[in-house]
Amino acid sequence: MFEKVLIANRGEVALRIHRACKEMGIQTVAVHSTADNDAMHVRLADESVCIGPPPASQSYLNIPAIISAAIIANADAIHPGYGFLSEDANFAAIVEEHGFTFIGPSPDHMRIMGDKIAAKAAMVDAGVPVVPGSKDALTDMQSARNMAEEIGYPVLLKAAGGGGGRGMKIVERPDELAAAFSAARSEAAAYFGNDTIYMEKFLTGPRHIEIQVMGDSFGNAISMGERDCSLQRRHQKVLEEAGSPALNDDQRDSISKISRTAVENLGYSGAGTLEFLFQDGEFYFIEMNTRLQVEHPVTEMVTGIDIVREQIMVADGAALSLRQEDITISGHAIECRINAESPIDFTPSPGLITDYHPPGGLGVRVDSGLYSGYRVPSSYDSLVSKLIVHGATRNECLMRLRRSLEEYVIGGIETTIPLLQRVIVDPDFINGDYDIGWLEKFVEAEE
Ligand code: MV4
Repeated sequence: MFEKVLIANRGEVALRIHRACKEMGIQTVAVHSTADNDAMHVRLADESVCIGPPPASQSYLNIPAIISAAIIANADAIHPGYGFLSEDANFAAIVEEHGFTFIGPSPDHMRIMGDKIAAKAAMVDAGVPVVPGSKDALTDMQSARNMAEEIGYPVLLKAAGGGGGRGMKIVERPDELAAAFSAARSEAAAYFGNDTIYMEKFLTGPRHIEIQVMGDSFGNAISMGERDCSLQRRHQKVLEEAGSPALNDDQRDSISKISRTAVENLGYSGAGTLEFLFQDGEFYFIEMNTRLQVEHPVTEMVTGIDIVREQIMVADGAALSLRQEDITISGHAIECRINAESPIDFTPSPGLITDYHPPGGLGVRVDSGLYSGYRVPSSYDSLVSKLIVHGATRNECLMRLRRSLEEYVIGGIETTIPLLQRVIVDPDFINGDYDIGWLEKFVEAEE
């Protein structure tokens, strides 16, 4: 087993990885920018190395600085967390070239899934249903027109190098296609340095349902069930649930099996997530994420599996510690993302934490690097805490969430707690009746 792991991240996920390491008897090395000298991930780690000034481009994305830190600290492996370098196949390859283990999938699998056209093709080959659309890059208007006629309007143009929603163009009618086609290509080039685009049928009111999977280097694969991540605003998830209130057991088992088999067929090793749109009882694969996700705790709560521990074991060459038959889903879990932002207009609210009192009690988990006296820097993502509740039923989760959000004191800055409190008492939310457009409408209606 590794003796020392370098954690190439910050915030709550750096703590999450540190905790798994400690329980495995592994020493940890934190890296940090000068904005994070007093951050909790630096305080908790066994060692720390400053890797640069506040801008992420010069610190948490600075590959030479991170590799140098791993050499100085004599680490065995690097865990990238989520965001930053976590889905950078070149980083994974550089880590391995320097003799460290990258705690994640192979660079080849990362490259395939990073190219959204290649990812869909790989999934089709592995028996996964995908959104109807172009199988290859769209290079000329005539093939775009033909494809749109074939699948029917509205259609969506997406960047092959994209993901996460940037640079997508909805096309409602044939006369809008030409303008959208050239706009999509130039935006794709500007955002992702790659003007390759593809077309899909535009689904008008789907839910976002994703399957947590894990493979090992012996060709074993498991599915850990689904998460419903439909509650989001501007492509930022706000609340996630395991399981989805929209699925029946047959649908749940079916998509879980399809995903597990796909991971096995792909020979994928490490943790991953297959993202689907779900509409009118059908699943459509859109993308695969090759990293640990922000919302992984809801899956941990309902399965009892420590996903980070499994990532580390598998990266070290061990077999998965569980077979599919050993995995059972127990109860329900909900995660709320708490951001240092105005709960009304979402402007960032960095600054000094004057009071801090997290909720506790049965079925309550808080993953956060906050403490009283900490200053939330303005240089990074505004996620400062995740409140996760677990209960026997969804209703128990809702009651537990209500009282936990009421207990939670984060003084000195604005947070999105008041927004979450309003969402979880809304009748639609209580009924589980929401799609990917629901939260934006809810926020607009409040204004
Ligand atoms: C779609 C779609 C509708 N139809 N694809 C947005 C992020 C990227 N991962 C994929 N996205 C979408 N792809 C088709 N064919 C709607 C979205 C979408 C969305 C998806 C999941 C969660 C939230 C979303 C918000 C807006 C649009």
